Amino acid sequence: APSYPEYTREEVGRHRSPEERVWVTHGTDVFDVTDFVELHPGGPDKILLAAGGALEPFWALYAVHGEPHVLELLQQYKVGELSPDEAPAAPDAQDPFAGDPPRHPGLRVNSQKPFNAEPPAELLAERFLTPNELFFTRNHLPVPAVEPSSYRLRVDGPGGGTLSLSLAELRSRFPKHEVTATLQCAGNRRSEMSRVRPVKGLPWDIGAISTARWGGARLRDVLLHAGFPEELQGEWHVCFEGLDADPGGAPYGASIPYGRALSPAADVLLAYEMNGTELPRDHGFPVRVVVPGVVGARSVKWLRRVAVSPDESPSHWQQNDYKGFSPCVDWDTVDYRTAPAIQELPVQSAVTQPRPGAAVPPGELTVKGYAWSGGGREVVRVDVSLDGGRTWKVARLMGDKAPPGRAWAWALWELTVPVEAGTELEIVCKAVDSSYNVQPDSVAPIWNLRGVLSTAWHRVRVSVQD
Ligand code: HEM
Ligand SMILES: Nc1nc2c(c(=O)[nH]1)N[C@H]1C(S)=C(S)[C@@H](COP(=O)(O)O)O[C@H]1N2
Ligand SMILES: [Mo]
Repeated sequence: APSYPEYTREEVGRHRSPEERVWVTHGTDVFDVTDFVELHPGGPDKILLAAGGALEPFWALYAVHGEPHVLELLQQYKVGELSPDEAPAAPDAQDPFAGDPPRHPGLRVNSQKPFNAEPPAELLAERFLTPNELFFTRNHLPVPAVEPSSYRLRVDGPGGGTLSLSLAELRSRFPKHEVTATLQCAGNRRSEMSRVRPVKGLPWDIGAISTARWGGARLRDVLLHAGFPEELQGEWHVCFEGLDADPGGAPYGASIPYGRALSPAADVLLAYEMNGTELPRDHGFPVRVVVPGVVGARSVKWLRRVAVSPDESPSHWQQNDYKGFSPCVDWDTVDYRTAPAIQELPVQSAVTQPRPGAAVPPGELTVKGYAWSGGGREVVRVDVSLDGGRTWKVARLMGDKAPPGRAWAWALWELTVPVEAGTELEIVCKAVDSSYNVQPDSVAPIWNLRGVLSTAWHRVRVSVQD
């Protein structure tokens, strides 16, 4: 057998354009596919999305690649193998992010430190479950390094005692419960809001949303085990703390109302699995909260502590962030104390394909996208217009039927329409949820200084080629 040179993932990651050559990995093999890019039956753009990294998460979206002839073809381009004992990047004592995990270079990065990135928009709605490597990541701080054997989850009990659970105990003492749920950041689609007027925040496109099958213990079961009752009189909150802390030592934290935490129908999890594998480090290894139907900010990752309190979490991210305001509020007048924390999210949808500015061929055009609503409200309809909202068609919804009030996952949708050469299209989508909530038609009336809750009709301009 021929022997191949060894490369690190970092070296592979430097080959991302035809000028620098395009490298990809599959298993532990490295391929130079520069000469195949133009020959790819799925088009050159698609291969370039995976350039510099692993093919697997992308091929998970397109099953054709599972055929043996595809692997045979790939084999012709083999140039090397991944070093089995790749040294981690030289630790930099000055850089608190030096211990962050490696990421797929195909993600669209909004900030490197802390790491915030979204999957390429055109792939978002290709599959119901987002592959873990492509799931959007929203970190406020460096990723904690957790030794699973010494991990303990602390649950403050009602009588002043505390329950301390190892990972093995969390897995074995409580039934494993699985939920398919979409997580969406409050800042999803913020970049559309900043086009109206500048806002403070990461410039997310439409990809701060992803869907996974989560597995873990029900938060309800753990709280009951700790001695809490089914119901408490008055206002109570379940507060979460992460292992990630700011330089002043304050952990990332958030809270949800007690009733949601205890409700068997709310499906709140202490998750240790994501799409059938252990949680990846970026998504909260070894344990995170998953609060279905609620803004992503409450699904605290790297969970270290759960406590019940008459007050919401004192965390900055519960008190002074993730709240909505009127368009008339500016940084001089904003008062975070009086606005309620965002919990359940409003109805949302976006066109994932085609992308803005695309030149599409005449004939049949397939428009694809996602739609989702908070609070377990099912998406009952998605309307699509090709003429900026003058006329509408109803898209075909795909997805599993959820029990009433527990539609935690997005609906993917598509619509195929004839389009004429030489025309300009303004594709628009808007979703309706089971409460008949609808999206606002424009951004300006929902503009807010933090750029959250950006749910206006999504508009995508494309031209049909001659
Ligand atoms: C070097 C890497 C790749 C190789 C060797 C490869 C190879 C192929 C081959 C041989 C086909 C035709 C399969 C058939 O019809 O039998 C194909 C189709 C396709 N590939 Fe790839 N591919 C690669 C990377 C990718 C990536 C990264 C993506 C997505 C991000 C992608 C998306 C597609 C799509 C959308 C099709 C068309 C599927 C259809 O028409 O039904 N490919 N690819
Ligand atoms: N401990 C901790 N938990 C966290 C965060 C964080 O920075 N630290 N970010 C929150 C925010 S704002 C969102 S949108 C989700 C994102 O989850 P993901 O990175 O798995 O997509 O995690 C939430 N949980
Ligand atoms: Mo978020």
